[in-house]
Amino acid sequence: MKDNEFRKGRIVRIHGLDSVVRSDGEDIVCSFRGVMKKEKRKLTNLGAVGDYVTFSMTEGEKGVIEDIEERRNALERRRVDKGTKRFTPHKQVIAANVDQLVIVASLREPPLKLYQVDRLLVAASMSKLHPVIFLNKVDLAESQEEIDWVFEVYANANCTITSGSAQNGDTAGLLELMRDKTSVISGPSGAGKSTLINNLGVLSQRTGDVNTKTRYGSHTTTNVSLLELPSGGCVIDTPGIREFDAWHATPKNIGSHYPEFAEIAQGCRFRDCLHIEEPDCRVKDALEAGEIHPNRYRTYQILVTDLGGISKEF
Ligand SMILES: Nc1nc2c(ncn2[C@@H]2O[C@H](COP(=O)(O)OP(=O)(O)OP(=O)(O)O)[C@@H](O)[C@H]2O)c(=O)[nH]1
Ligand SMILES: [Mg+2]
Ligand SMILES: [Zn+2]
Repeated sequence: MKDNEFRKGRIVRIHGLDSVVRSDGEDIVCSFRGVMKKEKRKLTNLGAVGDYVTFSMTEGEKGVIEDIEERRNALERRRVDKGTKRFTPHKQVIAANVDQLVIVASLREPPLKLYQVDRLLVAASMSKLHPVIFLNKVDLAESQEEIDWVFEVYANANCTITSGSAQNGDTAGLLELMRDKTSVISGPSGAGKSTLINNLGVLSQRTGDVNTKTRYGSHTTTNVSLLELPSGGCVIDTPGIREFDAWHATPKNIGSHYPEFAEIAQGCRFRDCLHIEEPDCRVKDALEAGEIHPNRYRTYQILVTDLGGISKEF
């Protein structure tokens, strides 16, 4: 290959100002062209994990990123102020070009808390990501009904739900849903995210390859990012993504991220009905008629209170 030839790849890790780009199964450390840095200086970060880029090789087996393809979507988070530990208005892109959010929830130990799942469903909807719920630890179930019940709760929630056990390697259903997609994984603490990632059979990060060519090889394990699945598809996994949350939700827009409510809510007397105490509320009518699952309505109430509290921090 000629030195000045352009190549295509995808950013799999970020190290300060440099990015590791995977291209034809090879990991290449790249910096950004000076002109790009200037153009994009106003953005919070230049490249993000998941970005598709065009680059050229320079001497010393390093690359230079010439262009970033327009992002299909971008997952953002707010920076937390180190002093006050509060959210700041500054956003940071943590991953680009993501297809779906896999929400890992445990059936037991810790017990399933629906509002934690639903909060992530709202977050997925706000980021235009398809949500997949992985109901984990079904090996701990005492009855099939216990599992079926969760599937019923989410029957009309516009998400895909599958169950299994990360620990026992019972993940075939989930792997099938992840095939050829770029997924991010989130879920409450203890639900089994790390166990799942360790058991998905992700291909090694080729740190050996990187080591021989770059000076970053030994640091890669602490900065895990884009992992390839042997069955096709990949997982973007960084601590930042595990904190993925509906931080930009407000009490007024949460309802629009509950697919069961959205259409019905058009009929409420007040356009900005919160479906809590207002008269002539079609959502509450539907709840009483058994058309909306009571547990979904319950988590909605909790989130209106919780997320309302978060947005007041500003
Ligand atoms: N019985 C059972 N235990 C599991 C399963 N998956 C994970 N665990 C256990 O659950 C505990 C928590 O799993 P982790 O993978 O550490 O959970 P996590 O979601 O990464 O938690 P955080 O890192 O705190 O967010 C560990 O003790 C796992 O061994 C499962 O399918 N069945
Ligand atoms: Mg973990
Ligand atoms: Zn209403």
